[in-house]
Amino acid sequence: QVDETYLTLGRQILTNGVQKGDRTGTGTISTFGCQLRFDLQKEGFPIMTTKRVAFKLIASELLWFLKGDTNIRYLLQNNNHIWDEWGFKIWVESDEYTGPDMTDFGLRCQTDADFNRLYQEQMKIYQDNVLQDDAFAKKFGDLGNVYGKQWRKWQGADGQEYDQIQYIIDEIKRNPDSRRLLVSAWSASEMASQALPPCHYAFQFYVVDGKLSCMFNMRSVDYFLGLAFNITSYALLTYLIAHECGLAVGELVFTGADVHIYANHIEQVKEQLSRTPKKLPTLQLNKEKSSIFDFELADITLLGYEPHPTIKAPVAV
Ligand code: UFP
Repeated sequence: QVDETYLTLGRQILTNGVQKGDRTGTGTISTFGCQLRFDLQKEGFPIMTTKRVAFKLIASELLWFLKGDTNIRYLLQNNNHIWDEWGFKIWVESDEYTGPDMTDFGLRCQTDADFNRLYQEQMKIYQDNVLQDDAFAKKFGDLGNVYGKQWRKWQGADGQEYDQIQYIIDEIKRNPDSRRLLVSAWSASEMASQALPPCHYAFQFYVVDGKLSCMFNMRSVDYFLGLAFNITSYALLTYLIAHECGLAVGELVFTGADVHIYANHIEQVKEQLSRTPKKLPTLQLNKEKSSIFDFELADITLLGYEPHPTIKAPVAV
């Protein structure tokens, strides 16, 4: 079961992990190199039941990637705020920002209540502007070379754009034995212009006995907030690609490098470890639509998801 596999890893990090500093200044307990496997056919849809995970956010983010969109306006329109801080950072670090100093806002808003109020005000202004002002959205809402761009509009050295998702869909249909069913989001030449170089930087599909399996690779894994999301996101992607290619689902395999628990997530992890897993929900995709590029949020339904309550934790930015 997804909870048990995931929680076993959490226990291992708490027991064997080492204290390690990180870019955000939060501090982590970290381990290096890990693999988890989930049988999509036997187990039901993999989403945490020991805490509520916001499935709608996962689905709208994935649809955003699949559209090749990199502007957070689409996410804001869908009430999805998971990328807000990254766009906000572009704005407050620009010459056009004239509000109060927002240096290290991610860390300061957790420890300083007065600062947090100022931050919330500026964030609201930022969100309203992205939603209402086209020019502002173009300048400060676009995260640049993030997943949507890399997946659908990879910039080749020859100046052409490459649609990696269309390629693997076509290839799975015509040559399912291929060992090249791989999508890469990692681009050495573009790191400097990326708000966040890809965490889940590559994934690969595998077809056997009419079942589609997927392995996704991550260089850096926020165990509590990131991984719980990423597992469900790649499970949904596997279901979507299988749907379009007329295949059943097989296994989902996660491979992670620096897998860490942030110092300010430890109590939350312990709380989750104390909970008993519940029955997994099932996923329903709209059978009327064959192309996943036509999918909207309403075409994706999760049935019977009755998890333990949410456990809140601060995002390290
Ligand atoms: N992170 C995830 N999953 C994601 C994502 C980010 O775990 O899908 F976008 C976490 C990993 C890390 C931080 O804690 O975000 C990125 O920081 P860095 O670039 O320093 O690794």
